[in-house]
Amino acid sequence: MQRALSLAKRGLYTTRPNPAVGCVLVKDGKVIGEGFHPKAGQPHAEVFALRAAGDLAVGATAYVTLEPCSHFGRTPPCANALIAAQVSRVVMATLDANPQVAGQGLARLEAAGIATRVGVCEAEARALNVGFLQTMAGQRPYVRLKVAASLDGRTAMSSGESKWITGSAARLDVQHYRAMSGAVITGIGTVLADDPLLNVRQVSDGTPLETIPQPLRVVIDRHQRMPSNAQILKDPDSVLMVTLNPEESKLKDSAECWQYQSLALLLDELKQKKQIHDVLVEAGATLSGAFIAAGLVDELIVYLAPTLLGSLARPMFDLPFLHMSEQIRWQTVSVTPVGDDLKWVLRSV
Ligand code: AOF
Ligand code: ZN
Repeated sequence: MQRALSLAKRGLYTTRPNPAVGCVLVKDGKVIGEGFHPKAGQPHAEVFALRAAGDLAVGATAYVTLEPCSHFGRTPPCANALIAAQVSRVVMATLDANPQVAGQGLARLEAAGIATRVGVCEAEARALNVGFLQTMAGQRPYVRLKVAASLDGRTAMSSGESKWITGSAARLDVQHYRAMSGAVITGIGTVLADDPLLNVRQVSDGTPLETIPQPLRVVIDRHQRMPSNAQILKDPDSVLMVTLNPEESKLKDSAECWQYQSLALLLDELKQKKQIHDVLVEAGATLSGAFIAAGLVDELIVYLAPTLLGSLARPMFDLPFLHMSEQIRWQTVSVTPVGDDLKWVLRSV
């Protein structure tokens, strides 16, 4: 299953809206076929592994990081393919939350007399597709909020100047989160201050850049302050403007424009209209604070640089609390050195 998980990771940036899945076929202690799902519309992991194994698949054990599917989607059901290939056992890391599958793949394998086991390396497998599993289970997209701050928790000088607080290793690490997100959300304040591209330019796992779909870059710009020469508009096809009055937007002929109602409704719409499961928020203190105050952030990714920007600099989040009772506590997932900086990953409690 560990091997199947590392195969699955090869599709982490390219399969959305599908999950990243890996499969290994084993017979007599030997790997006889393996595969991963590379892209929606292409065959699933099991199909690649079965093709590689050919007739050897008879009597083999399949290790799959997700329950084999039971439905006709863009491709036919993997449960049927495993049954037809006469594997004798299927070990899966976790069940699929897609309501079209959700236990039915498992049931079909069992009905065909195939031995099954669910829950091997389950936590790792669920972490790999956390957004997919959460939205398929009926919830909002999984929201990661990234912030790069100084040791004293500051993210920009009062002028807005912020280049650079963290080092190049930390900035490369952010590319990984962009690459696995269907959307990157920012605010107009960040666009005006930094003129960012918010795209994927480099990943460190060897996935060819041209195979990675760019995330939808979402700019919340309620009062239409977006300058027409902003860098982000150089590729307007992957830009979504969110504004109070989309009808009046000067950009409505070049970029998609939606009406802003609330952050929660924006996330709902990204899920419904764009099949987005993973969202990365890269914004300043106002929008980041608003996402947190609304309880919409599932994971915080904080890069802390060993530098002091001082007490006049901007805070990470605008959260004007007065009382200890208002504090918002998080749970540490990991703390890792990245270059000279520290990466602190936290989950909401
Ligand atoms: C598997 N193995 O490798 C993957 C699965 O439209 P389709 O045919 O590509 O189906 C997409 C759905 O299939 C997706 O929502 C999820 O439920 C499942 N993904 N299942 O057996 C795989 N990627
Ligand atoms: Zn399948």
